[in-house]
Amino acid sequence: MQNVREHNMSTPFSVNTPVFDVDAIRKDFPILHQEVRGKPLVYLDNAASSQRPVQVTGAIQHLYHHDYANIHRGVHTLSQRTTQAYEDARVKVQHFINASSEREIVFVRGTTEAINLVAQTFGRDRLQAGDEVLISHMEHHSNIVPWQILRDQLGIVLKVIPIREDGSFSLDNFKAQLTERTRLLSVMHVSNALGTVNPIKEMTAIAHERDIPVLVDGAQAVPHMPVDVRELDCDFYAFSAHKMSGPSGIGVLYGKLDLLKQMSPYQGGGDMIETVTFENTVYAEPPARFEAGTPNISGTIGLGAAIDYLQTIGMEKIAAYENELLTYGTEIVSKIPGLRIIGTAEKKASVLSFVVKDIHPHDLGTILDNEGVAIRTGHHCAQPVMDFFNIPATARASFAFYNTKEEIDQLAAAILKAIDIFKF
Ligand code: C6P
Repeated sequence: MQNVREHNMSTPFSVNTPVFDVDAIRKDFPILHQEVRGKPLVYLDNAASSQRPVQVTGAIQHLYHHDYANIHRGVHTLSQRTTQAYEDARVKVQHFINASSEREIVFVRGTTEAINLVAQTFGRDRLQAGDEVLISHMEHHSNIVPWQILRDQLGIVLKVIPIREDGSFSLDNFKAQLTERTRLLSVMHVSNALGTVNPIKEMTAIAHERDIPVLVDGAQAVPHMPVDVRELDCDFYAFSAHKMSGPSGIGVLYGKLDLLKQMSPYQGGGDMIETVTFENTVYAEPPARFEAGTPNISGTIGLGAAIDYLQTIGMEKIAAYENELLTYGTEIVSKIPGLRIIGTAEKKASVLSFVVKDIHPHDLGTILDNEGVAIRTGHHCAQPVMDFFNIPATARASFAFYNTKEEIDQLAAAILKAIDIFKF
């Protein structure tokens, strides 16, 4: 079978040259080659979850067919092989996001669990009543609700940085919210509802001038652009494998090692301890301290394979190609009468959210599905963003590196068909 690796060996990939061969890339994704409701599938729901290449499913199958055993527990060969593969995946993540050490990489269920972990360990350890946690108006519910839970537990104050009309982040608004009681900034890198790319490096620099630690929700950034946590200088960074062609139920919390070392455990159980007696337990050092119980072994190894795959293509090339798709998609759908794009910030990544006059997004989603086009409709787990724009929901097309301009044409044609059905 032809795959990305073979392509990369002869000539480096380059956008706008035949070498970034999206047709060849698509061959690695069997799921894309099917008809839905009698039409060729156009999968544009990548922000919800992207699809996996055979290299990832193959790595998981290989594990179960040849090596599988529990990790960190056995002296036998299978356990050692699987432990090695699991820890190799940690090193792959480390290099992928340029962390200083593999000990800064904690495997969790996903972005949601990573943020809850920080709230319930770092947050509970350090915050007291009256302390302020700062988030932005564009956050996903997973970066709102964990802080509300902490607010109910500790009496902290949750403050919200207002966004601009175009859905962009304002550094001035951010600075205006900083007070003597600000103890943590927790913000998203890329908005799932709007596509806005936020100025994380600048925000982190401003926060650190006041010794305020920074947590970044990178769920929609890591799949679409190179991310360097040392360059961003954030203290924590969270992301999910299933949005970057890896398995579901596995994700990463990056944390600076000196902070992780100071944090209490999240859950108690096997593998997170040095010694246990009925009187006392000595916890393991990070990252084991935060990985209680048998982890998602196959998911972690699948994540490692997804990273290999993405790196073979190259994150810069993925970012450039997806940017081309977004620019093309924006141009095409902007011409559709009655369609309004929600989120028009200058810097955006891979997300095209829109409403079409008089058609509820759910109706639009159903008509598009009849045309084989998969998009997400709804509030995208970002209800405050919908409130900001005074709308109940949007239709959202979200792109991955295996999408094509032809698919965007199919999206536009399907929207026009919906408009025709509603006849306005
Ligand atoms: N957004 C979307 O359709 P989990 O579910 O833990 O893997 O990721 C949560 C999450 C956190 N932050 C951002 C910015 C996200 O986009 C998501 C997941 C999906 O937009 C499902 S709601």
